[in-house]
Amino acid sequence: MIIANEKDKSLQSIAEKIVSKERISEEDGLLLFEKGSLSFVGALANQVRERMHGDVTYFNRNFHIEPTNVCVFACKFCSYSRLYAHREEGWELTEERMLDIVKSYDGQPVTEVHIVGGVHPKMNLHFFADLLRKIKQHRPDLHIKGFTAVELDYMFRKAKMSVEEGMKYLHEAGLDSLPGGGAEIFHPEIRQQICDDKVDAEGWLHIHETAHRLGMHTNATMLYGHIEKYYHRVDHMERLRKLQDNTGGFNTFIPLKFRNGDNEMSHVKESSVIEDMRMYAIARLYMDNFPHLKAYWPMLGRQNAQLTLSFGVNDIDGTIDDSTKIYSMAGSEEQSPAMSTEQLVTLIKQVKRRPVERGTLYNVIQEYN
Ligand code: V47
Ligand code: SF4
Repeated sequence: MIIANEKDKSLQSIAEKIVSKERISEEDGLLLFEKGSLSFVGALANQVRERMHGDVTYFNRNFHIEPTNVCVFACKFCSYSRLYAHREEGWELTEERMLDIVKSYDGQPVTEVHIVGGVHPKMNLHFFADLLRKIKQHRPDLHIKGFTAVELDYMFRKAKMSVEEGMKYLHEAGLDSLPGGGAEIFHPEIRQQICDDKVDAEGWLHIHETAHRLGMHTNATMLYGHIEKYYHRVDHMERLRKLQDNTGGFNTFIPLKFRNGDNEMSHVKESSVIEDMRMYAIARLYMDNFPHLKAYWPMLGRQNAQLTLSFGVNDIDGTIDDSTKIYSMAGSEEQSPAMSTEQLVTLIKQVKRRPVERGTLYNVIQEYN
């Protein structure tokens, strides 16, 4: 048994807490990062995962629309964006083009469109509200998960609307839920160094809290494995865990591995696979009030995503259909990320987990026994 094998008393007491479903503290979280071996945190995380979800591993059928990669911000880790002054090097999709993308999935059993992109100074709140209305007119059952808190913060401020007014407006236009992007690392010691001009931690959390209060669900990410220290990761997870205690509106936590291809942080070494698996495991142990932990396969690669299923992860996102460029431009091995449902099902079954196709809100669409 894990507890008996662990000689370190402090680690042993953390294991006891986890086995007895007691919450671990910030100090415990830090200790796990500093001292917890892969096998120790992995075995515990797998216990928690199996307690919560058994063998079930969720995926969905989705596609992305990336309206533009032109962005007013200049995050140092971003390989994808182009400044407005260089917009001829990037792309700006018209409303018509985006609706054509939606129509190209007519008759296909996708359940979700994920809309996310750069923060374009000329694509405003009304432009996006109109797009949402037209998508819903065309395909009312398609769940629209869209816009990071960074995009929303900029849109609302430009439209001179409060977060609550802006969120209600977009929700009424058809926005169903928010993705988890833009969170990066909340702690100002790091945020100021990697993305100092976009919405800060308090602003990000306020936007998600407002969405939750309006009955919308959202996700949360953390960009790890660059210049942050372990205590920054714990601080990030603690802020999210606190908000979740208050609202219960988060569905999924998604640790995002920093990729160093072609950006201003290319000199920073990427984390090892062992460190990635430890990150997922500790996230499962710490985020006790987040129902789901997701590994985003276009960024990790298929094999590593498969491995995470033994380290606390119970969701590997979706089919994606080669419709995102964020990670291929940052150096991921997945240059054209697309998997058929059969491929996703096989990937999950190969490691003896049970695939379940879900909707965005984890409603079961199909079980594969
Ligand atoms: O916020 C940008 C990240 C995020 C890099 O909610 C990078 O279901 C690694 O949030 N290396 C956007 N990461 C994507 C995102 C997301 C993806 C999939 C599912 C969901 C969901 C959300 O991508 C950004 C940033 O943290 N990112 N550049 C990079 N070089
Ligand atoms: Fe813009 Fe997002 Fe890239 Fe930052 S991460 S530069 S906000 S597209």
